[in-house]
Amino acid sequence: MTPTAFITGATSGIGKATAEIFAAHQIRLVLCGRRKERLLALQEKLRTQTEVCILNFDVRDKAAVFEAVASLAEPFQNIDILINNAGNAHGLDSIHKGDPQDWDAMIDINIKGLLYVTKAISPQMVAREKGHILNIGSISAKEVYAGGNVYCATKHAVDALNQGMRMDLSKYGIRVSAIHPGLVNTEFSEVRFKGDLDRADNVYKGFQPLRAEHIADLIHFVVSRPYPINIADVLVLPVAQASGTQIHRDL
Ligand code: NDP
Ligand code: 8X3
Repeated sequence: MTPTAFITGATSGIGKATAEIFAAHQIRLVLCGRRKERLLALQEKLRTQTEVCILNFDVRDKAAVFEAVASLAEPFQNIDILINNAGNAHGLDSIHKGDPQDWDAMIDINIKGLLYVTKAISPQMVAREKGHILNIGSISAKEVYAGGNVYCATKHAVDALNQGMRMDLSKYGIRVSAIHPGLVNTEFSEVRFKGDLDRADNVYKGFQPLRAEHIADLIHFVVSRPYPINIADVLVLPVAQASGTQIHRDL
């Protein structure tokens, strides 16, 4: 039977690359994000390979999340694979200089948004005793770096939620996994530095960062293992990155 995957943050970076590799493996897709024109373009591109439905909502909007999931019609209703990917960093300031609006955004998107989507989808997985939830954490879920304070806290929360979800859901045959990437060259830094492209480019200078396709390939590997394998937790780094703070740059 064709599995159905629900991917949050499918309009760019890791989520978009995951949609592309899933489509190539004929996985039916529900693609989510705020930028509707991007969702439409991706749907148009992938519909020759698989069935694609788009849902245009902000994960911060609790009512919109539940409404969007409830609006799914056959054959998209039963979600087999949930990729909790939507997320971003906002700012890189010391705690005393941080902007509370940035903190709210990160907590609301990276933690509360992930929870709303999980709450909207997991009950039907429990009812069917079937499903896989894959949470995108970060090396920042395992380590903290200067200026990363709130972003790192949100990703530590994702790590905790990943473990908690697994404890709650494994008895129903549901797999729960996390992938924690190091530096991946996506729109992530552009968002973190609020459109300052020079500052964003500097993050990836002097070494080879990971690409979104590398993480997407790993996501596909994790969700395609045969039962009873559950790859619970993966830390994946570019070779030049030894830790959250140690990156070997050839500048
Ligand atoms: P991108 O900025 O390229 O993608 C972020 C995605 O999240 C976009 O599709 C965006 O869609 C979506 N998103 C952001 N805010 C919201 C929102 N409020 N509601 C709905 N969707 C939202 O970054 P990445 O692909 O790199 O990031 C994906 C995940 O990977 C994030 O959780 C990030 O923290 C994590 N990560 C990234 C790393 C990196 O170095 N790039 C490393 C480790 C982890 P739209 O704006 O259209 O809503
Ligand atoms: C994204 C990677 O190092 O910018 O989670 O936090 S990092």
